[in-house]
Amino acid sequence: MKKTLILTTAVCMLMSCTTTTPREQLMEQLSCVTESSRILYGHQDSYLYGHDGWKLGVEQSDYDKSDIKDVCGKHAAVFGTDLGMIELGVDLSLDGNSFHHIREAAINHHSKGGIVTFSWHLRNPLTGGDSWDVSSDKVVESVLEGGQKHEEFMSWLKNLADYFDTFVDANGERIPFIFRPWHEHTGSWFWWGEKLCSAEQYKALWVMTWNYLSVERAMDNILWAYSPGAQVDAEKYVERYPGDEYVDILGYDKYQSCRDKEDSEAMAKAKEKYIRETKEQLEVLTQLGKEHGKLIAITETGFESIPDATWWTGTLLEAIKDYPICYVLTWRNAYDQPQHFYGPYPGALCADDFVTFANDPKIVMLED
Ligand code: BMA
Repeated sequence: MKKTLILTTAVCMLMSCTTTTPREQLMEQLSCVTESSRILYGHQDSYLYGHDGWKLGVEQSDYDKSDIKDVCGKHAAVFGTDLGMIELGVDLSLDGNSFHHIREAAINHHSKGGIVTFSWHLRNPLTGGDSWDVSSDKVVESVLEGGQKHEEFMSWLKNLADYFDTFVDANGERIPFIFRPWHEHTGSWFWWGEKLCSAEQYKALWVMTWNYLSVERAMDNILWAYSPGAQVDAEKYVERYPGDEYVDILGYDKYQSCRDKEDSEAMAKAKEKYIRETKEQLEVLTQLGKEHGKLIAITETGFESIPDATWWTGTLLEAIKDYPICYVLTWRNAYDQPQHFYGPYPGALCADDFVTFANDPKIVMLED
């Protein structure tokens, strides 16, 4: 009896070793970060373009340049990018990135031990507008089973899945990534937002997406991140939560803002508010993470134009350092809008402070 038990256990261990899926490997990698009380730094579109106007595929041909590396000598550990427009089967994303470059940058980043995350600002299938077209509150309903746009929407999901199928490493193995669809749904600026659909419809949209990718297309390389907008209490946070089975990471998106960046008093207030509210939100997430057995993260954040020389250590690090988040991702450094940047670049006001942040023992960059 005992012998059988030992043998069974050994076989199970062997099986679980040999059958570890890419998503389980990524989960393990992220769990290790949390267990070591460290935080991965992430940046949106890092390899694809930068503040000074450089662009991959134009001035830049390898996957080793980023504003982040140009400032501190290391890349962000998490590479985020957006897949808006993939649903239409075109070559360029909504932010002008070639889907070929996105794939190559992601595979390259993964090969160096980095983590990849995708958001999806897809078009509005009912009106023909973009993600921000909230002129109709019937869009979610229209894509669900029985809705007039269901078939078309399923073909959009197919285009997304076909693209995901091409994310394989040199051995032909799928690379793992975090997928973060239907984000900021506690606000009402996207067609899947709070006022645009019921809680049941939102959950059905999530589950339909999950079923298609994870079951029908059998993608064993996706970790699913759920990320409402900020300043939501625990009750609100889970109001549209599709269920533990469909989610791996609990995140949220939050930005700092200030009505007058020249006004030092307003700036001080904005800083205090961001730190206080981030801590409050992370208290909620820490608790929910424990209850649901999920990893937690800040899936989007930043302060547009970073008009504060010590923002990285004085505000961001200060706000997050005491919480078990596995990563924090700051938004993109647009190549075509000089004020639209959320990461440092050479010569930026906050560049020196970013170097201190990137070298802080708490923060993990790609090369760490
Ligand atoms: C927004 C802005 C837009 C961009 C979108 C998707 O926050 O940065 O310019 O198109 O994200 O990446």
